[in-house]
Amino acid sequence: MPAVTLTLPANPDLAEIIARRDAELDELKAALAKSCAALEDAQKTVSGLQTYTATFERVVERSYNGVPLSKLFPQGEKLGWRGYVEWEDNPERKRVATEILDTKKFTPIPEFQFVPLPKTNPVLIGHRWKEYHVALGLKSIVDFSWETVLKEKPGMIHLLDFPYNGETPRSELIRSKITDNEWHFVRNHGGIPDLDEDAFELEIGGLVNTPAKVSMKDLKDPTKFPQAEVTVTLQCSGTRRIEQIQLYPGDGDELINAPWGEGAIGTAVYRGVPLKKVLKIACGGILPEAKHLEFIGADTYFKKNNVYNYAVSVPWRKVRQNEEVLLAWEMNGKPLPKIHGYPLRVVVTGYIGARSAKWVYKINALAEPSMGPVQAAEYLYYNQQVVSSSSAATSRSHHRR
Ligand SMILES: Nc1nc2c(c(=O)[nH]1)N[C@H]1C(S)=C(S)[C@@H](COP(=O)(O)O)O[C@H]1N2
Ligand SMILES: [Mo]
Repeated sequence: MPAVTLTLPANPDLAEIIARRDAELDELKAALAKSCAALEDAQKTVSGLQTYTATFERVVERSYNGVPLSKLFPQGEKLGWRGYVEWEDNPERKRVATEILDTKKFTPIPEFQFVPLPKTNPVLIGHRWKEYHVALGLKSIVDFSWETVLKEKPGMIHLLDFPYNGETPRSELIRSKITDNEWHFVRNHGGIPDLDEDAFELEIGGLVNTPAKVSMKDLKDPTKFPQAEVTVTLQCSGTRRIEQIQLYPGDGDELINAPWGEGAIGTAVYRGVPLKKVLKIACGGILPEAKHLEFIGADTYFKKNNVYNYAVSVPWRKVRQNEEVLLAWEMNGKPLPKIHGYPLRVVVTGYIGARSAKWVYKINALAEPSMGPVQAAEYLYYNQQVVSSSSAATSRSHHRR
């Protein structure tokens, strides 16, 4: 075969094209070199972050004195009860928790009282409370709480993301007499427990004739307990705190005081059983020396490095009014939302919201009001006339209800 010689037509632009390609090639090489350097930098950053994470994980201990935190502060003691740690029955557990918290430094609470509030939603971020939970290996509670907020309360004014405090926007507040579950305000002091109704039982003890355990199935059975439906306006004593803060900022309480406007108030129809009936039918009544009923909630409550379950009480003379103190599982015809106390909460008419304990799993009949800090130190009513400190009356000048 004869060799074929291809003769390209003379192209005056060819040299120029080749030169341009060469220049482009040089540019690409330079860009590649740059990318390689950037990649190297990124790899350094990643390995730096890995070291940081490792350090962080060492700082955020998973164990204490060799015992895993999940053993020290277990959430799985009762099957189907998540996000709940029993503190009140475990003084040793409380002591260890305090010991751990005492060794840590936490983010100070924001001094929002002294600066204009951010225009963000959530307005405030509860760094400190999240860190308390993380320090005890309870971060899953923080995560579950926010997931629940996004599911059950997406449109609220999120005053504080954790513990969750959500205010009803004014347009929803005035829409009708009853506020929809989705818009009813929320005031939490801790995380939201995740409890299965089928596994849930209410324990009643203290100064009763017969201590008892009642399942939700029995409690909801109208042939066993007479039901009542009550329309209740709950108001948190913090409502309109933003105005109070402007007059007197306070001197920095331990808990972040959510800057409530007028929306920490809401009305709903609750269905349940009067507590009086439950005490009578399940426990054969209370003993004569019982003067107060204490409610324990499944959430974890922090106060000055001490750990508790939420605890409050109301006097027997209130409970005796029958429908004024209700054990409720239904809100506006729907199952109680998780954020409002599912599967069971107390609803007390005519008292501050704080007495209406959510996620109530234990009731104790007591001779004195609850010693829980919410009852004994935080939500107090003072007489109109606060007498001078020299007066003998001062020591009992406040009353709890
Ligand atoms: N277990 C538990 N119950 C609780 C609280 C809480 O933090 N934990 N907050 C109380 C307070 S201060 C108020 S005002 C009401 C608010 O009820 P809501 O969130 O269903 O509106 O719940 C009360 N019951
Ligand atoms: Mo409250």
